[in-house]
Amino acid sequence: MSTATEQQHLAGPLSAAVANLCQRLQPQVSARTAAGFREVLRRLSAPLQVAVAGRIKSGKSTLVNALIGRRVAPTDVGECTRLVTRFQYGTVDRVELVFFDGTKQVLPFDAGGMIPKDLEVDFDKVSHLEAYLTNAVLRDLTVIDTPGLGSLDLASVKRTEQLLGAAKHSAEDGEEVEAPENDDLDDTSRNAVAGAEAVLYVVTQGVRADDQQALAAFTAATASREAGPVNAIAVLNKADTITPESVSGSNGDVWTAARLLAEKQASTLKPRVADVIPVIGLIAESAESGGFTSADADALRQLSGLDDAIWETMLMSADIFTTWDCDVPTGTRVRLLETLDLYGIRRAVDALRAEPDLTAGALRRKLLDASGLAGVRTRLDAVFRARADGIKAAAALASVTALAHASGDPGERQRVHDAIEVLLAKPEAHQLRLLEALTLVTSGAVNMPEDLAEEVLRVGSSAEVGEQLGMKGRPHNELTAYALERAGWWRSFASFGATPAQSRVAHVIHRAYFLIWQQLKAQ
Ligand SMILES: Nc1nc2c(ncn2[C@@H]2O[C@H](COP(=O)(O)OP(=O)(O)O)[C@@H](O)[C@H]2O)c(=O)[nH]1
Ligand SMILES: [Mg+2]
Repeated sequence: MSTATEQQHLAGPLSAAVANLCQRLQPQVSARTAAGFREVLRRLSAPLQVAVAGRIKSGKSTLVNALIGRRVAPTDVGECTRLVTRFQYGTVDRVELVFFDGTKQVLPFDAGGMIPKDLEVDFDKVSHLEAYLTNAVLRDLTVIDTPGLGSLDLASVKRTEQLLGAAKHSAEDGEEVEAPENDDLDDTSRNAVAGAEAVLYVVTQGVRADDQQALAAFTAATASREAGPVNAIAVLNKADTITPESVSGSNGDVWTAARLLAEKQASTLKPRVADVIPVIGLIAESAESGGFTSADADALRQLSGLDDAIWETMLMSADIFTTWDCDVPTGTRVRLLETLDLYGIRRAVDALRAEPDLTAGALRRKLLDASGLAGVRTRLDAVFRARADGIKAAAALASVTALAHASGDPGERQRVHDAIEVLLAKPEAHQLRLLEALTLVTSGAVNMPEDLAEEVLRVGSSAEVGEQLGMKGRPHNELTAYALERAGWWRSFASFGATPAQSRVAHVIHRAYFLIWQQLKAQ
């Protein structure tokens, strides 16, 4: 049962409404379904669960470190890079190994404060890692690092797919549900409540066709909820490794090339993700996590004094950079490569040449700016944090529905169904209906002509009125008139032009425009 303190952790009114529904239904359902509802309630009062997914070596762990602001997730190779790790807020830094049998064991950090790369226990018995960190970023987001899809390592793929809810469950498989009170849950029900609520998808240059499949397979919270612009964003990582010459219109500039490429990928991945944002995870990690030191700054300062022709030659490749005869020790240069790679090194030296008195701290901030991390943070805030309430509530409702379906009791299913209908009919649940409509349309569950689907996407995936209307920056009276016109159009489409499924969506869009119009009129 939920207490007053638990209620305080709910993300907002929609989560509270779904939590209420679970509590009211609990006495009316089987013990097994009730256990599932308890798990749904627990998840509703936890921070939004964001999985970082993508191919192996796309830089997921590097980006996780950058976002948390601490080098804690092991990168590259090692056993622990093949495990799912959940980074959540805690009052004391601690890492726990969770075994398939439910037991846990504390795992000490290594000398550098990181999760060790390798384990001293039987790897095959480990389900996943739980990392509790004091970092403020984790207060309202739980970040889940995954080993990655598309690797040759089948076990890692399986662990990732399981977390994303894409895999069919079999009894021998491990669970993401860790609370002991779930012991009475069957596999289907566990699967319904496990998994992430939102996904940050990491791609690199050249999204492949099966990346889109992987994204399509992502289901938030239940097998019936697919990724869409409501709960998924993508980053184009390793922007520094893009050869601008390979992207027409880039004028030889890496960031212009990255932005153009990200736009192209956005149209490939649409409507699965809200956005594709270019970023250089490696530089972001080094600048944000203390990986970039004043010794590094000194070495870069020394390099900035080199003759131009020599410097350009050294930057031609990592090999030349490290083996060229030069006063900066080879070990230091290898380290610079590992922290910044050639592009970051070039940017840093350019900055030092322009401003020779730049302090190490100021240089670090310049590198952070060059990494594009701020753009990722802004989108995370706009897409995930600002809408955590709706995302969590929608995921919880999907879990509740799946639990009722799995019960096999038609009476129970009907009771749950009716309760959800009552909840959705309430005016204050409009936002939830809008998210649902958006998901139905973008996943193709409800077919819409392309222009209407675009419009649903626009209205549903922004919180800013100008953007919702597709009329950013236009005068107030134009916005008001347009909102009213579209409200009327969708109402008649709902009544006359649509299939029953389309009509349901159309009613929601009509209501959305009507509310926008009311809001504009009141201003
Ligand atoms: N040049 C460059 N290398 C990166 C970037 N992000 C990650 N890497 C490197 O890519 C390798 C794989 O990164 P990792 O985070 O372990 O990938 P994961 O398997 O997706 O978790 C590591 O050697 C990272 O240093 C980036 O933005 N630029
Ligand atoms: Mg990794």
